[in-house]
Amino acid sequence: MLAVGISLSIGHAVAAAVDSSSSPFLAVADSVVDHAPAPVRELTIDLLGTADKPALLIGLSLILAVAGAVAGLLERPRRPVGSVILGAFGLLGALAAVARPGGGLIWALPTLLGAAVGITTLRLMAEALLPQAPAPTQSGTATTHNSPASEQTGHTQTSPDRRRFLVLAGSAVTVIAAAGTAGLTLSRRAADVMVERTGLRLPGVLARNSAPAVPADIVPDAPGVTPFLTGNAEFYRIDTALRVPALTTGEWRLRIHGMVEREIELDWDALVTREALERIVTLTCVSNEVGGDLAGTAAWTGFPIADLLAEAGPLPDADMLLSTSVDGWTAGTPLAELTDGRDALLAVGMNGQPLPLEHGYPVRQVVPGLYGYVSATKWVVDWEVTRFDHASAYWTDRGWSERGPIRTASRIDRPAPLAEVRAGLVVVAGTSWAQHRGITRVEVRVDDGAWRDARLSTAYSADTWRMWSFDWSAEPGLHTLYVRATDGRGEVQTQERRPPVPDGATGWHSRTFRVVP
Ligand SMILES: Nc1nc2c(c(=O)[nH]1)N[C@H]1C(S)=C(S)[C@@H](COP(=O)(O)O)O[C@H]1N2
Ligand SMILES: [Mo]
Repeated sequence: MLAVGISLSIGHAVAAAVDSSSSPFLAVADSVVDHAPAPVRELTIDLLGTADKPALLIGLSLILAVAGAVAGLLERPRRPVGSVILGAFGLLGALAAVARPGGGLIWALPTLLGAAVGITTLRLMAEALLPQAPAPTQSGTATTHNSPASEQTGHTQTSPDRRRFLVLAGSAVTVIAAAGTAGLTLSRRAADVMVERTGLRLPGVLARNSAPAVPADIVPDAPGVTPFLTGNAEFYRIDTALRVPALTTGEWRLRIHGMVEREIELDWDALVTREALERIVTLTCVSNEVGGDLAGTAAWTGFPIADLLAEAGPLPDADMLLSTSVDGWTAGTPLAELTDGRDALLAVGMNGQPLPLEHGYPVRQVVPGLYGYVSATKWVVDWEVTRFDHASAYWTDRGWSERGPIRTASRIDRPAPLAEVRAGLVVVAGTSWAQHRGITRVEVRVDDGAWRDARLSTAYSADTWRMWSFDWSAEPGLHTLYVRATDGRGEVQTQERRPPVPDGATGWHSRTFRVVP
């Protein structure tokens, strides 16, 4: 296990010099995320939620620890079987690193160096535990004198050299600590980017470009309702990144190319000297289950995507914008939706702050009406104007739908699940969304009674969720409440239960309460 530890810590330290994504441990974990079969992914997300990444890292550590233990046990009796096992893991790690987006042959170096040191450690330590051949002169002396002391000496000489083993183990621990510290210190980039973010000034927004004020009656007047604006710290986070990409504004570039009249490369200064807008938009994840909380609303500061595209001049037969993040994730967004006048933004600010690192610092996309997986690329660095029949993106390659318009959804937020409900007047409240179509009606049904209109709070815009409340005269017993919404096109939310795959869940949300007298 120490040999494995030494391989990983040295690999991680060397990776800090090559590229932190070439670290053996992270490269393997990243590949697992990208190549896990869809059912396995869904199961782990169901079971673990956003703890799926720590769980993956812990699981990998356990597998590696077991592999190290097995290699150690086998190396002594069946040399070099243990070394071969470590070598095989090293080779796998090296291949995973080379295959990462942005990776090259050099990305194998950290793993291979780490594995070489690990194998050497394993061999030396296993050797120390092999029975030592007695030295001829000393054993001769021992036989002649036949004293208890010399007998002991003879015994020590034919048994494993525990002292040497312990010295080697101690050195291994020291090396792991030193290489680990070096690796972490060298990979402090994320810390540096956080410092930059703290001092960053967002571009100013002229009064005529700022988001309309949020009316006071945007949420029902009842305790425990979902706030209209979601705080940055509370905003749901979904992405495939094990480590949040660390990109400074100085390093950031956006290359616009492909089926365009003119290629363009933008840097941070060229972007933020444009006229910025602020818009309030609700984002939703396609993986959201009926009643789930993978949705949030923020005020985004940014620049119209349509204007930037127009500068490059998309060719008439192009129909897709393939956007790529600095860590190689991609989304394919219909050009039609990006240029139809909706507030599709290349965003740099979230609720008046620079984007938090995990929400795409320094630059991301926000497109009203489309699920995040086809539109909301964080840490975006590349735009290729192309066609749906030429290109595909990260999640569409994994069985999700090519197009991702957001489906109408409604959620009962209060009373909370398992809350004790007292008979009498109970204010039920919730959230409904159908971004870019808007919500025009919400109805609630108690058990198998008739649908009744909920009280709609003021609508902010068609691009944001809408809050509602419903006065329920609750009678003692077990009751189930259902909710459904109607969108701006007059379409009533369907009862048909469908899972998130491949283009968003459908069905009515319901909650069952025990009402006490
Ligand atoms: N680079 C990158 N951008 C990404 C993703 C990702 O995995 N990588 N996930 C997308 C998905 S599926 C969603 S729902 C939104 C979520 O944005 P948020 O984490 O800021 O809420 O980001 C999108 N942008
Ligand atoms: Mo998503």
